[in-house]
Amino acid sequence: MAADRAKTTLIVSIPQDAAEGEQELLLPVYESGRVLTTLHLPVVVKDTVGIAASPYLSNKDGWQLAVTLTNQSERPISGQANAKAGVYCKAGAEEPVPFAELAPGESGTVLLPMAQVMWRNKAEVLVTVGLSDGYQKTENISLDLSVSVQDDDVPIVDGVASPGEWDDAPPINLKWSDQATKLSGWAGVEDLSAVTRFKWDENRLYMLSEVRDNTWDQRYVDDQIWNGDSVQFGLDMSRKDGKGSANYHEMGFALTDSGMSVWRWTAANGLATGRLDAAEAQAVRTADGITYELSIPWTELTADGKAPTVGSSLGFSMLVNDSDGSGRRGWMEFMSGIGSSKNTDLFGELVFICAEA
Ligand SMILES: [Ca+2]
Ligand SMILES: [Ca+2]
Ligand SMILES: [Ca+2]
Repeated sequence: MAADRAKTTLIVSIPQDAAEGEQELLLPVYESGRVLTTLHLPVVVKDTVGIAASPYLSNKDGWQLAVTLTNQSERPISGQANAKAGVYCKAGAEEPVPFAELAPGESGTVLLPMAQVMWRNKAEVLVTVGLSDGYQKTENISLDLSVSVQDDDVPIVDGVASPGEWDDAPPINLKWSDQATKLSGWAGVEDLSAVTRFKWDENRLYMLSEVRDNTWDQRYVDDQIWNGDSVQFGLDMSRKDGKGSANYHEMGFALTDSGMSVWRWTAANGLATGRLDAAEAQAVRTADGITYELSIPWTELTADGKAPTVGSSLGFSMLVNDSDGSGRRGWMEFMSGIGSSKNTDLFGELVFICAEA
C-alpha cells in the first residue's frame, strides 16, 4: 500500500465451519516480506444456515417438528434436513427430507414426523442439515412443548370440559414429585395434581385446569386468593426479545364464597393490575377436586390488543396452590418464577399453533 491516503478493498473468505458469533480477524500487513503491523478487526460470523424448530400439529399426520431453515449466506443453498431422537420425544424421518432452494436471506420450513412425545417440560432434538455442497450442520434444539392450540371448537367457559372441547390441546401435567414445592408431606396425585390445557382464537386465550385435591379450602378473595386453593400463571409478553423481561402478566383465579375471583398482580403493556373483570371464569367442584375454565380477551394481554401470530410464543409459568385446612401448604409448579421469587428468567414457553383443518 502506498503511504498516501489510498483506499483498498480486501475480500476475506471465512471458512464455512467457522464458529458463529463475534470473532476477531487478525490481518497482518506486509511490506517487503516484513510484517508492518497486524490489524485486529471485529467481525460477526453467521453460519451459512440458521436452524430453528417448533412443534406443529397436523390433523392428518399428528404432531410434527417444523424445522425452519434460513439462508444466512450470500449464495443460494439447497439440501436436506432430518432430526434425531432427543430427550422426551422422538423426531425425524427415516430418510432426510429435501428442501427447496433458498435464496440469500430466504427461509423455508421442512416438516418432520414427531412421535413418542412425553408431555414434560423440555424436549431436546438433534437437527441435522446437509447442504448440496457437502457442508453439514447439527444443532441441539430445546423444544418447549407447552402449546396453545387453535381449532374449530371454541371452548365454552362453564367449568366443564365437554367431549371434544379440549381434545386438540395437549396437557400440561402437574403430577411429578419434583414439581411439588414446599408441599411437605405431599401424599401424591390425590393430594394435589393438575392437568392444564390452553387454546386460543383471534379474540381470546382459553385455559382449562382440572385439579385433583383431597381437601377443599379457599376462604380468601382478590389479591389474597393465593393463600387458598387456587391457580396462578405468568405470561411474559416480550419473550421474543429473550428471557427475563419485566413486561409480564401474573394472574390467578380461585373459586371463592362469592364466586370466581380473577386477579392480576402484575400487568404488562401498561394494562391495569387488580380484578380482571374482562376475564370469563367458571369452576365446578368434582368428586376429587375442581375443574376451572377461564378465558381472557387479547385486549387485556397484548400491546396491540391482537392475538399472537401462529408459531410465536410467550414466556409461560404456572402453579397450583394447596391449602388443606390450615393455610397455604405449598404448590405444584410447571416451570418456575412465580411462587418462591418473581423471575421471568425461569419461565418456559407457550407456543401458539393451529390444528390443521
Ligand atoms: Ca367448557
Ligand atoms: Ca390437598
Ligand atoms: Ca386443598
